[in-house]
Amino acid sequence: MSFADRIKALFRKEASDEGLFDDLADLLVEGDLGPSLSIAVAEELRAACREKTIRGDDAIRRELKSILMRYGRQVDLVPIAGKLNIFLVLGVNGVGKTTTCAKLADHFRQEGLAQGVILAAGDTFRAAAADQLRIHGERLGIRVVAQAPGADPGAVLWDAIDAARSDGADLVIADTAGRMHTRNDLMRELGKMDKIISTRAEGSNYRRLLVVDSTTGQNGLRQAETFGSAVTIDGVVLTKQDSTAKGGMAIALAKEYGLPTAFVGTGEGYGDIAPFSLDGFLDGFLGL
Ligand SMILES: Nc1nc2c(ncn2[C@@H]2O[C@H](COP(=O)(O)OP(=O)(O)OP(=O)(O)O)[C@@H](O)[C@H]2O)c(=O)[nH]1
Ligand SMILES: [Mg+2]
Repeated sequence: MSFADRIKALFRKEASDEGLFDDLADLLVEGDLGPSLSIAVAEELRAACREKTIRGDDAIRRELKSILMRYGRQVDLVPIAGKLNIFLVLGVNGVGKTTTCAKLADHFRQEGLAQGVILAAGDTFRAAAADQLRIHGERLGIRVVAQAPGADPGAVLWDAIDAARSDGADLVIADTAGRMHTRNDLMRELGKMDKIISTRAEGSNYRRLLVVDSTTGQNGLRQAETFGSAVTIDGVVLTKQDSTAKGGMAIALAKEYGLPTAFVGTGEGYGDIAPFSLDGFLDGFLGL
């Protein structure tokens, strides 16, 4: 049963029952909102229903949506015309970074938001990583800038920025190695790479995207906290939204760390990415 169906069933069954709001808190925890936010939201809804005498399951779900709208955040992350744009794609192992780089390159080109795109193989840690990006580049007809495995990722980024300037490309999308948020040395290395890009790309629109796998639940919050303490995160990409029946992570990330969600990944194909709409997301989440 989808999360929306469970929410619907909950309100339909017990619309007059006081236990409803406790059950709602439990359900929101399962939906990945995190315990403290789930309890707070359920209490707010309880108070709102009493004060405004809201009745009927549709009206209650709409009230719940308006509460969640206040906690969630979205951001429009698009290349700025006339500037060099650098999007650095970060996250722990296996969340979908490399796929997201290719999807974003294709998306921005299709939407006419980038004139020339370069993919930078900033994952120099895994031997096959640059090849994986090259394959995407070949399929999409997009230039990939890479160096030998083991190279300094900062140097790859430096090269890619130079290549963009000489090709007249206006967007560099940079893949990075999946790093454990629990490894201090890897997180320090990330801070170093970030400084190199900031220096080299002065005057450009430099954005850092954190990729979070929607199916990992509350672990995603810890990832956001650690990455956010190493670099400034401009937006989240929530991947694998197609593989989860919950997906409230976007709300929890906004509430806990002020992180806005920029994109949602919904499959393995290039077209399976879309800008995040909080309003549209909540309609799906709550079955409105
Ligand atoms: N269902 C689904 N699968 C996805 C999505 N995004 C990525 N994947 C799959 O997740 C797997 C890992 O994707 P990668 O892009 O290689 O992940 P990564 O973060 O680059 O992995 P590392 O480089 O090993 O850290 C692949 O099989 C992708 O096809 C998504 O939105 N939905
Ligand atoms: Mg990768």
